[in-house]
Amino acid sequence: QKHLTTKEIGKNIIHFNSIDSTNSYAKGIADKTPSGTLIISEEQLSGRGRLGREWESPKGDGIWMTLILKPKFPPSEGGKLTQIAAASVWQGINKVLGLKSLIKWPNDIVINGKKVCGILTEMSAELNQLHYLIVGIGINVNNEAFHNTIADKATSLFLEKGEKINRRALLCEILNAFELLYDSFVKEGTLKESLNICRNNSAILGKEVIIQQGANQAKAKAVDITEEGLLEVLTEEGKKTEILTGEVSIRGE
Ligand code: BT5
Repeated sequence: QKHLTTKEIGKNIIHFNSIDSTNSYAKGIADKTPSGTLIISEEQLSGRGRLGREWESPKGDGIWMTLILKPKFPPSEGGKLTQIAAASVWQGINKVLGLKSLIKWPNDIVINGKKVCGILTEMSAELNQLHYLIVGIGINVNNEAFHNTIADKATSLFLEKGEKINRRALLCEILNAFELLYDSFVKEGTLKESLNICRNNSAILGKEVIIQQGANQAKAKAVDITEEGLLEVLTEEGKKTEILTGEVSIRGE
């Protein structure tokens, strides 16, 4: 079994049997907690997705966790942590479990078109100073089924692999990978290695997609993920633009 080999990430772990949301809890303690602290819970009673959406987090089935980070960079860089997190989860799933997952920009990991992981990065900043970042990661590991509302679009590592997965070993792999990618980002200021993974294993690059931002919908072709972690698309009018965030679905699927 793999062990945790990190210096900072996950060296301080706070483990719950049950909690409302690891992201919400992390926010409450981040100011007085060292960078790299991991909050993890067996279940979340009100796990959160983006824009106030719900994240189904049943007991014992998943990895429901949040990392508290305090890097010394401007708040504008914060969103890049989602790409780093996606790249590290991808490594854990593909390299260790041998499953073929793809990264669906900006914050999903999918297997056979179904969502197996979602990431929610939040931050606290004032003027141009970052207080802390919290990176919430939800991975469906041993779930045998999902509620009706998401049954057709969610999957778990167990359902895809056909055998129960050791959550601890997978967690260690993901944290080890995260620290390497995060360190190189902090030292070099570029997302290079994470972007390589996100680009080479993308569920959407090269495809016709529909981008939903609020009430607006636009058809486009996903072209690249930029050095800033944004999605570059070619619009139907033939114009290249960069997308900061949004819902992306693949046209015709
Ligand atoms: C996300 O939001 O994908 C971010 C999810 C982050 C969850 C982690 S768990 C630890 C930490 N603590 C928290 O409270 N949150 C973080 P979004 O892209 O908005 O997707 C949310 C949508 O995914 C929902 O509206 C459902 O349609 C679907 N969904 C809900 N639960 C799911 C699950 N377990 N697996 C797959 N899809 C799910």
